[in-house]
Amino acid sequence: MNIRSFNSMRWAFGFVIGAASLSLARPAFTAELDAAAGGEPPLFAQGLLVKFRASATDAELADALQRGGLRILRHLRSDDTVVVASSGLGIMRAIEAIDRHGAVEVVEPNWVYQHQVVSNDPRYTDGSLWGMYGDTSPVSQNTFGSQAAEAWANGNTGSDSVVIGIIDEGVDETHPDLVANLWSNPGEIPNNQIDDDGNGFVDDVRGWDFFHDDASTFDAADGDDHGTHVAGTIGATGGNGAGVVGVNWQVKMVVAKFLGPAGGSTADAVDAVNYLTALKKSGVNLVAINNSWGGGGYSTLLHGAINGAAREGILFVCAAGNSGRNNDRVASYPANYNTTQGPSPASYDAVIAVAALTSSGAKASYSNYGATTVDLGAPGSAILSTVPGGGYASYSGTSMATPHVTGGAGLYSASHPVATAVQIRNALLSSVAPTSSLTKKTSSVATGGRLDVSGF
Ligand SMILES: [Ca+2]
Ligand SMILES: [Ca+2]
Ligand SMILES: [Ca+2]
Ligand SMILES: [Ca+2]
Repeated sequence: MNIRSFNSMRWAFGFVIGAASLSLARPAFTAELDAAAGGEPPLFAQGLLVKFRASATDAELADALQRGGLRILRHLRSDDTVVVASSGLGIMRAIEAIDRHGAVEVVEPNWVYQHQVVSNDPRYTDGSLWGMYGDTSPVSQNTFGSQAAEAWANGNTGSDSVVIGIIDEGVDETHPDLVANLWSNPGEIPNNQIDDDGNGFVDDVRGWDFFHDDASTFDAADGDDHGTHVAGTIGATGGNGAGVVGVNWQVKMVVAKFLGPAGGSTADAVDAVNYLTALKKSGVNLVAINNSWGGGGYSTLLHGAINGAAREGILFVCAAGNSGRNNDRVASYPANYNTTQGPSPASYDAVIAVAALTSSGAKASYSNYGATTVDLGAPGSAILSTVPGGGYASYSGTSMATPHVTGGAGLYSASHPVATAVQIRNALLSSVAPTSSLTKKTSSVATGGRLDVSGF
């Protein structure tokens, strides 16, 4: 089956295509799966993802669709052989029906993910950027901070030539502490309804919104506060006499929005990863992707997409999760993916999983951990950062710890411009400070380690 015949096939059968916006947030389409037994948090999925074999005939394809009771809703933007489908059989029965079908390469739930924030402290706590402090940093100190302020004092405040990807909600591009540090696609003329750089995305100036499938990477109606907060920790503008500062005073952040108000799906996550990987292939100096989200089960297709990013030299920094669990026992995705395994693996593990610390060095009670599957801790509780409308707010979660580490990857790349992904990963994990609350809870050193970028 090639793409052309598949397309003609789907038209011949009258399938509904291009209904992405209709496929989301429909209660009847979203099913709670019982895959997580034993009191674990429930897993949710929005239909199925099906990847058809390139060799499948039209007759085999029709048979698979019939046996699975499948109704194709749309194709992935990044892979036309993968479809999002609903099934009258229900998700798990449909998977059983076609799992071994000759036309089907992969069939899996289209998992629903949530961001990994746990609380929203409405108090405006100006100046409480403990996550940026070090034990000898100027003005303010906190031993358990990322020590970024010590790197700044040594002359490294980041670089405009370093690009960081954010897969999350949207990011408020009008925020005065962010606008200077958001990526702008040099090959794309804004708002002319033309895909000037020919990458398949019309007017993708700041990135792309895979949730709505449009070019606006901030939607006030969706909130988009979580993504805006994450961006501020990676790279709110430093030295502008206003608001907060990120780990990087200057950097370029590209937005791949896939979380909507009710979460995001595997389908959109795969497209987001593949979009950023394609940017790297086209020459953008994309060093790392921040992933402050999770909640679904294992996905072969997402694992393959992350492996593709890893092969292009992109680190994939992930929140460990907020259910207080041991990820060595119950996997939390995407944090538990390992890019030396799965489809077309890379030669190194690009995934870095991050636990959250409080300002007194305790492992946050909500933070997942794992002596082999979680790499390091970072400041995660009571983190002040940017929110839409030009404001600031304090949030807590492994969502907030993760961008400290992603920001650290950017900071290291700024001072080591030719460093490979493996070298940046090693720098992050070999420089950690031993932390008693993380003993046997993270893998980075025997005693458990927390982020320390003071030497970057
Ligand atoms: Ca484009
Ligand atoms: Ca354009
Ligand atoms: Ca949008
Ligand atoms: Ca600022």
